[in-house]
Amino acid sequence: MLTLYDCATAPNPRRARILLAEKDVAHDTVQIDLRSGEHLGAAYRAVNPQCTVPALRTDDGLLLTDNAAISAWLEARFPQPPLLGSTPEEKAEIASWNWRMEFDGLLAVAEALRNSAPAMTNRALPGPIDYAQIPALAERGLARAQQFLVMLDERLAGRDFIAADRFSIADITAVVTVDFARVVKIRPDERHPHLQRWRAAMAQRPSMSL
Ligand SMILES: N[C@@H](CCC(=O)N[C@@H](CS)C(=O)NCC(=O)O)C(=O)O
Repeated sequence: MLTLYDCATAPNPRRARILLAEKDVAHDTVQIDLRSGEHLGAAYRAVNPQCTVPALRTDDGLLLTDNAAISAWLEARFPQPPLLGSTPEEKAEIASWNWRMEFDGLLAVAEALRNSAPAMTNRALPGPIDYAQIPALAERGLARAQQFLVMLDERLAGRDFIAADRFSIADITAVVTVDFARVVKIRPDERHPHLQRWRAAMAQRPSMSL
C-alpha cells in the first residue's frame, strides 16, 4: 500500500491528493500538522529530511519527496488515465504549462504569503532552514499573482483545458494555485470570465473537492 504524507490545509499536498484520486490509486494517508511545526520534528525529519509535504512512500518502500517525483512515478506506475500527456508533443506542452502554473502562479502566491504572514516570521521558505521575510518580495508576489490570473484568463479563452486539449496535471496545479490565492485575497472575478468558466467546469470533477 502507498502512504501519502499530507497536510489537509496546504496546497502542495493537495496536488498529490488530486493526482492520486484522478488515477484512482488506493493509499493510506498520514496527516502532518504544519501549523504546529510537526514537519520540523524528529519523527517527520526521519521520514523526509527536506521537512516538506507531500511525500509518498511507494509499495516498494521508495520515498518520493516532491510533486515532481510523485507525478513522474505515478504516471509510470499507473499510466491510465495519462495526466502528463500521451504523445511527445502533448508531454512537452503539458510539462511547459505545468511549470508555468507552478513558477508563475503557486510560487508567486507563496512568495506573497510567506513574506508577510506573522505566523511565518523567519519561515519565508519551506524546509529545514529558517529564512527571514522580505516585505518587498510579498509585494512583488502579489503583483505576480494578479498577473497570473490575467495570463490564465487569456490562455483559457476558447479552451476547456490549460494544455493539449485534455485534462492534465497542468489543470491540477492551476486549480490548486487559483484556490490557494485566496489566502492573499486574490480571486478570479468578472475580469476573468474564461478562468471562471474553466474553474466551474473543474468543480464537476470529484477530485477537486479534495
Ligand atoms: N517542491 C515541493 C514543495 C513542497 C512544499 O513547499 N510544501 C509545503 C506545503 S504547501 C511545505 O511542506 N511547507 C513546509 C514549511 O513551510 O516548512 C513539492 O512540489 O512537493
